[in-house]
Amino acid sequence: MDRLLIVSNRLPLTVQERKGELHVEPSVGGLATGLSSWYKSCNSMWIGWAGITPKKMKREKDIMDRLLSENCHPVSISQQDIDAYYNGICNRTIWPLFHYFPLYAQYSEDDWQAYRRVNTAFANVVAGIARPNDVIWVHDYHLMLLPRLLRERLPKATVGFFLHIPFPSFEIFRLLPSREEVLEGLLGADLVGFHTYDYTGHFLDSVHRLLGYDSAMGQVVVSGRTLRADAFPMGISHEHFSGAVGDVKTQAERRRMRKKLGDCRVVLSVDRLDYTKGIPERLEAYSEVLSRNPKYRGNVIFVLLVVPSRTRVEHYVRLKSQLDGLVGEINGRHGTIGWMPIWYLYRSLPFHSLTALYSLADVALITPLRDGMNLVAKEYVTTRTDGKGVLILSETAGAAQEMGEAIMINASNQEEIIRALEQALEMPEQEQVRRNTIMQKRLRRYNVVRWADEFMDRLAHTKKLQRDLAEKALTAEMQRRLVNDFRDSDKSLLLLDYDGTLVSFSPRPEESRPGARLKGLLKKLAADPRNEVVLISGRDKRTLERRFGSLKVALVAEHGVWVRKKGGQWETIDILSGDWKEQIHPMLDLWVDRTPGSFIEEKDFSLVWHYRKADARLGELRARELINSLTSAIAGLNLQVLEGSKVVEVKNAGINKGRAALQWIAGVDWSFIMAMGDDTTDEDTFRVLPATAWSIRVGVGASAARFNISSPGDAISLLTGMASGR
Ligand code: GDG
Repeated sequence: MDRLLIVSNRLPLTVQERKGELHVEPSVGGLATGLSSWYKSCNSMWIGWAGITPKKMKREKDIMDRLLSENCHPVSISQQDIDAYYNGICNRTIWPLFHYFPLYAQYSEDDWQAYRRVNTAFANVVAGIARPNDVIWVHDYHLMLLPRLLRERLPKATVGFFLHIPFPSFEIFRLLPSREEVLEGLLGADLVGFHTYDYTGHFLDSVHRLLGYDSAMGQVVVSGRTLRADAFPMGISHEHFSGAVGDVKTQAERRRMRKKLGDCRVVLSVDRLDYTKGIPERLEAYSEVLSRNPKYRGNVIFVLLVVPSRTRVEHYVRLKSQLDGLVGEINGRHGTIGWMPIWYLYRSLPFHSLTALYSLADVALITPLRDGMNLVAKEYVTTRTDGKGVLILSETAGAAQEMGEAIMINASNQEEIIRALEQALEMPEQEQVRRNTIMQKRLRRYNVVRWADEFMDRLAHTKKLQRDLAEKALTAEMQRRLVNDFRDSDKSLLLLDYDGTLVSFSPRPEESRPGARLKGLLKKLAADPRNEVVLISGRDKRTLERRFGSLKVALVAEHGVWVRKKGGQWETIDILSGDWKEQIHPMLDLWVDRTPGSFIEEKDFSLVWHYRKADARLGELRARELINSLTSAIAGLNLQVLEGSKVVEVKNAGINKGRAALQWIAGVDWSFIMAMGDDTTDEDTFRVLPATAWSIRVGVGASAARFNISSPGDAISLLTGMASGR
């Protein structure tokens, strides 16, 4: 890797104007804090907005020099565009929608144009800086169009994207007016990362439903390029927080705070001011705990640290006054002359004050209604190096998936928060240490550097996969050689699969009919006495007969159950029985009932469950369940379960396309053999071919075939080239 270019809305350094003077300060936020030391260590550059307008920046050359000396490259954005892009689309549209607050989401076409403009400005800056071997890592919801814009400018670039907020379920995402553009934007990346598998699944589901791209094991093929979506839960800088406890400044701050707090126990929460964080709900629960438990009055204090944020967006302004009122009311209701139940800090604290608070807090009450990850939960547990303290965490924070030892709550259920607070305040120290030790071990191992390294490894791996597939690609040069070999041959065997190879898939199998061009092509190839054309399919024999019976081709139906040699009759290669179908059919019926859109196809000696039309995720899940159930159901029945492209098929054991293909291959001296196929059932054909044969897999994926082409369209072009001019 040459260099790493990190691209995010904000740089890790922010330029702020105070009393007419510009100052450079570290940006607050998980990404900036977590990656600031890592990115310096790996020859990288950070590209982003510096927080002020280009005009002001130009005035102060030394500010620009300072940023560049820290490897920060600012992107110029006009004030007007910042308002429309940042306060508009980012914070009024995407943020509420992706956090499941659709009623808060507003959309304006003008703002969307600004979002496009800003993403384009970023693309131009990055494209101007990037060198051929650089790795570009784009971050977050502000820049979701950027991967595609970069792909257009730098087709070969290595581009990763990470989303720090949740990716919502399809039912929510579909509400976004420019949803297709967002998905296409993200698919420009080679690797799209999320905090959790749920978010990854939601993304792939939307890609399937809105753009029609299937995925397998997180891989999607877009215009012949394979990309991946995967989960990478972000960690924190472990040493930064665990080391802070011994820091002199933190210790002094801790002593100062302890003096003010007296013997009171501390419940702490730390958030940006945001309606997604569930702050009013948690205050009300705390108030109720005080009402129900007089013993806590006077000896528990809730330190509520709220960092000002998005003060120009109306929902934030409203929330601020709601909080002010609520804190006043609770303090008024429960407080006494010497005791205030809530310490309300509405500002950002310096790092040593934050870590002093973490190390003091007996309970961290982290109850977002939705949160991509929530690093505060991880920071708190890491900072409590003595192992004490209790974390209460809502299950709708991404962090919940890795912090199962916390007290887990549903943030919308006040009673659960109340009970969790009571449990936390009563938890024996031994139990606190037991829970925290497990989480601390995990947080130490999976820290922010590991997160970044794993993302980079996976990105490199995806690029390697693309290269491997490209190496197998049937290039124009190889195609010429294939066609020449074929033309020189006086005894050629063509083994051709049908669905997915010569025609694209349709939702219903009966709709995939061969067009006049394909039929003409097969007719021409088959009419030449030097050729033997075998259509080797999973289809039933009646369908093959109807579609190709008039041509001089050989037919193999049901993956080799039936064979019809050129000019001959249908024959089975074994004595087969279909009696077992009575037993298996009811099982498949059950799966049809449980999976809307799926259906059963019955062939002479096999039963097929099709799920191409079903919801993609449900289909995959049900297919796995069906395979498991079938595997035990067929024990002792001499049957096999085959998995094809969106189908699960049960048939007699020992039958496969490879075995059928051997009937042509064995004992004949062919001077040219070609086989084409697209799914796992065709792999059996590829495996029985001699090493010199032209084996071609249609579509991307691991295969025993020597070559790869993208689509049925390419297969037809190849056959056309072979058929012409011989
Ligand atoms: C996005 C996602 C995801 C907070 N108050 C102070 C302060 N902080 C620091 C904390 C922590 C960070 O801000 C907030 O953590 P979040 O996890 O909420 O991160 P964000 O960057 O705001 O949000 C979120 C995250 O990205 C990472 O992917 O977890 O779900 O919304 O690091 O320590 N720092 C200082 N003073 C404060 O008063 N110094």
